Amino acid sequence: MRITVLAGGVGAARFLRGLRAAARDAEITVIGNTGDDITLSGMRVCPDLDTVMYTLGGGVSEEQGWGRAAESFTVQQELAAYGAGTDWFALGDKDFATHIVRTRMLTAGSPLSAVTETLCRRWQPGVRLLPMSDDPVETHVLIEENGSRRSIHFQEWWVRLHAAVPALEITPTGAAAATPAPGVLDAISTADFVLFPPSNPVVSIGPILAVPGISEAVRAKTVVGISPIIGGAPVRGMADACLAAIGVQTSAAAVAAHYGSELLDGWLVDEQDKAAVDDPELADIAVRAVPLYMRDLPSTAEIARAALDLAAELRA
Ligand code: FO1
Repeated sequence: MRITVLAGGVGAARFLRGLRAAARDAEITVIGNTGDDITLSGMRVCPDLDTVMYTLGGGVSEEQGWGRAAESFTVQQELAAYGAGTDWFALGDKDFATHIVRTRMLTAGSPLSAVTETLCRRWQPGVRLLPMSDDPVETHVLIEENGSRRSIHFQEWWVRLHAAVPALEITPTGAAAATPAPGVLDAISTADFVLFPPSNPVVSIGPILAVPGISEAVRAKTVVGISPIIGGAPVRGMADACLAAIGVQTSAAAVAAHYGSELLDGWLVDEQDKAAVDDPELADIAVRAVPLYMRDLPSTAEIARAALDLAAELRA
């Protein structure tokens, strides 16, 4: 069985661990969001690719969900001593090795897809991890501060400002001019079905769908999504701040309606949101209510199994 997953963020990485456990003999391809990518101290950092790679490769900091376990920050402290570095974005010593290898390969002309393949050789995530594009895409956020508007990098908004300043616009800059990375369209077209994990629909799934060709390819497939919103709130992260920026309510039903039935065939909501099953706005989407909290591996595998069952039902 071939499954392709559009992924970004900690929720997606955790879901993938459950999917891998629930579908041991499946070929899983992950199309990772690169809109979160940022260059700091001359290093190219790819948070959503690294989060999948570290989580599935067994190196992630479990309490954070991103970055490496048992980290130290000597390099960052030394950078700060020079008045260099970025104090609001924690880059650990082990994590720096990933960014050094990646930046060296990019500088030598390797595309991001080749870099990701090389890094994954060490981590063996058990899935094929593809960046959505080899072209540069960076999500920027338009904010207004002291009466003037300015556009800042998503990471500055997310990490330094904790998304506390309203986002007037969120734009995956570069997406419109980007092309899908090698293997991306093929992974979608040859998949038995496509899954949208519990990722942030605006800044994680949105930029992937904004790369020309990808949403058209996804529309042609059976797609099952898992709601990142439970009981009117994001399970983690600040998707509510992102949804507000695009005028979408923070609810499981509103996110499904945002994706639309053109894209989404099935949608899993938590039992708290079972009203969405009969929501007339979702009449063309098969909505199922199941326990959606990913408490541990077994419960996450159960959610993945429910998604696989719904996809099989819809494909038939
Ligand atoms: N998130 C934070 O809230 N604070 C950080 O200092 C931080 C550093 C960081 C470094 C590397 C990396 O791969 C991810 C990092 N993240 C941090 C998480 C990151 O902002 C988010 O994971 C995604 O970009 C949004 O899903």
